[in-house]
Amino acid sequence: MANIREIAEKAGVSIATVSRYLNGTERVSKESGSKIQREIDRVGYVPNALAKAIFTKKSEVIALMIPNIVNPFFNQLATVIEELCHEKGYTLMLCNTEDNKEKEAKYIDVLKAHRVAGIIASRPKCKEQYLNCNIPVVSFENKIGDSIVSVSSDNYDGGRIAFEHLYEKGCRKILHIKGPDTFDATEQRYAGFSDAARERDMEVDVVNFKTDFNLKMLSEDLNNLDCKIEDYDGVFVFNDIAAAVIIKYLKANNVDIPKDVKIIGFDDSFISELINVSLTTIRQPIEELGEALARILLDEIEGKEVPKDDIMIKTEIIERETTLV
Ligand code: XLF
Repeated sequence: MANIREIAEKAGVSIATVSRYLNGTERVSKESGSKIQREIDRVGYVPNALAKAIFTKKSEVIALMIPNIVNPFFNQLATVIEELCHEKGYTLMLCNTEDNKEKEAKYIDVLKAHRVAGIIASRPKCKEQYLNCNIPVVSFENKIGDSIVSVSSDNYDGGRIAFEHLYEKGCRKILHIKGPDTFDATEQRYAGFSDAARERDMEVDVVNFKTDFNLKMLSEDLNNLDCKIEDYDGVFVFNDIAAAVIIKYLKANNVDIPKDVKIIGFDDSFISELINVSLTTIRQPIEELGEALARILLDEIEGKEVPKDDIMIKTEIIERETTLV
């Protein structure tokens, strides 16, 4: 592939002029510019983006860390963020951390080496590394530290709404299938749900899932539960994908949903509408979350004023067949 020296020779200008033209840092005369561009087009020269990012201390790449690419909620969130970054001239690099601290740490090192312009860290685990990476960062859900703004849904309130809905539907033997302890968001959902139950003088049973994405692991979690889901009349599951696994299980055991057991998920990702029986769920405002994450990061990259306080966006219930009687 042609290099910058050959372009300079063919265009009859110096290497420094080509370099200035490519980096757009200083003025290059119109005449030299068109000669250089003609040569670039002729040989199909592709500039080295990394070298440019190092030289100009500016990059057009934003990294999105997501905990898993199979969960539809994160597909949808990534789509919103990608569109906004694209509109502003940035390319999105997707890093699938699988909630694995080592994998996430490795990604942060690679992103630093590639001088990315900023990072959106979803459900981050490597807090120290983000705090010390010298790259603008915004987090989704898990809080990293005071200097990094975090964006999330109002998970606590969402948990409260879920309880009230089951209660109003007449459920009195209620189970909450809670997310892994390391997820700040699902801990908040659990807190809201239990507080609302306590205020109604009701006890709810709580069991723990260890994951939210790998279907095999979700099924293992289900088989290891020390309770029978069909013994309850209302179940609040920490997210839609886990709720879909529960629905599949109950249907396989000939349980009538919603007559015998009512179910609520969390997210309102596209599967909640598609599955049979369609799922009542607490809607996370995916568009607004994605927009807030992208806007705050882009503003910070561009040196604009950004909010100091964390952003929390309201949730609402979307009623579908799993509680509709
Ligand atoms: O981290 C939480 C758990 O799962 C996230 O918001 C989700 O609800 C996405 O499915």
